[in-house]
Amino acid sequence: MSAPNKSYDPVEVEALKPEEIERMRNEALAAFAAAADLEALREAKAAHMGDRSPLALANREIGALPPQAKAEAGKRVGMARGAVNKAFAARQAELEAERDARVLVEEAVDVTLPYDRVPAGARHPLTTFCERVEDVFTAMGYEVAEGPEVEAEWFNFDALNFEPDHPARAMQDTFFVAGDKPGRETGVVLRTHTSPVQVRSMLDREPPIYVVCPGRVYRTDELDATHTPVFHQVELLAIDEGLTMADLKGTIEHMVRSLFGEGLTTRLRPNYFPFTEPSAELDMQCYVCRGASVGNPEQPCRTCSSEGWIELGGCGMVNPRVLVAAGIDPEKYSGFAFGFGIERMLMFRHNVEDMRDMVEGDVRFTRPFGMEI
Ligand code: FA5
Repeated sequence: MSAPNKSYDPVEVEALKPEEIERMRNEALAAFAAAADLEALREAKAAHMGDRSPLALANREIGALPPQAKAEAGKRVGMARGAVNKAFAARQAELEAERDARVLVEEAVDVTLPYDRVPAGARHPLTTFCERVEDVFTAMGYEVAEGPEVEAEWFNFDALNFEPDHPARAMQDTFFVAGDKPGRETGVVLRTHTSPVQVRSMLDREPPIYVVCPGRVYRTDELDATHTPVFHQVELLAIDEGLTMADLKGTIEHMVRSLFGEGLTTRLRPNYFPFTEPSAELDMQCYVCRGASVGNPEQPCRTCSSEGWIELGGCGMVNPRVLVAAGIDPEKYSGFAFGFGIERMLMFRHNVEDMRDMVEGDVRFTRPFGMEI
């Protein structure tokens, strides 16, 4: 076996000469500094730190050196590679920071810019709720009937058995469009309720008649938390042989259960309407406390003010005089009618405290009701 090459001089290996190592190191550092972006830096890394880079090739030469020369050459190459690694990491951090800053600027969203999408509108809860009520009745075989909002005084009052001097006809209750002598059957009014659609439906159809009549009505009421001069009612009319108050109560109870929940009951309180006889106010059991709040201060109910009942609207058996006015034989047919206000119903259904929110058209009120169609 031959002896180690004691006379071997590492300086003789071109790639390991100090000035050569220095040059490789400086070239790498210059390439990193010149890399304008992370992609260029990646290429510079492959060229100056990869397996075929000058420093990596020089490193391989060390293995062939005699032991005493290895340490010095190894230290030289190691220091150069360390410096190159450090320079690379520093430049990489610099370029990454630059990129992040640029992305922040380029992809920034200016929240003050004008909104460029057309917002999808929602239908007003008054409309969608009216439609729900219609659905309950059409499912029972009722037909939807409509009438004009500008109505003949005859349909709005006379045919419904309002006396010529009934206070409801007075200017302070009714908007007169034409005819300034209320009570002469010749005037034209903005209808004050949906009941004139009862008469129109009876004139248009032969019994049996089952109609549900939603619509806008007008009264000279001031706009306040519980009144509006323009509001909505839904009228119900059934004309058939042998109908009684029991049919009326059963029908409304079905509506209440469909809209507010199973098991709820209703009650009738005597009242007066010229067009129904007997007449009643119809209350439904409070759907929130179901009566549990009555006389129970521990458990107050906001919806029914702890009364256990909520007033729904007016109802009764159609007055035979109205049947006659509409050409229907009261000996053969009887009927029931029911009318209620949609705004008031929506108020207690959704705990709306002020009716003005409902009628002023602010989308912030309608939006929470969602896109019900
Ligand atoms: C009537 O209008 C009768 N036509 C109802 C009727 C129909 C009775 C069929 C018998 C048979 P009333 O005036 O009580 O009744 O009004 C009915 C409902 O309209 C009230 O219960 C209330 O919910 C609503 N209402 C009345 N005035 C206003 C108003 N200014 N703003 C909002 N809702 C109102």
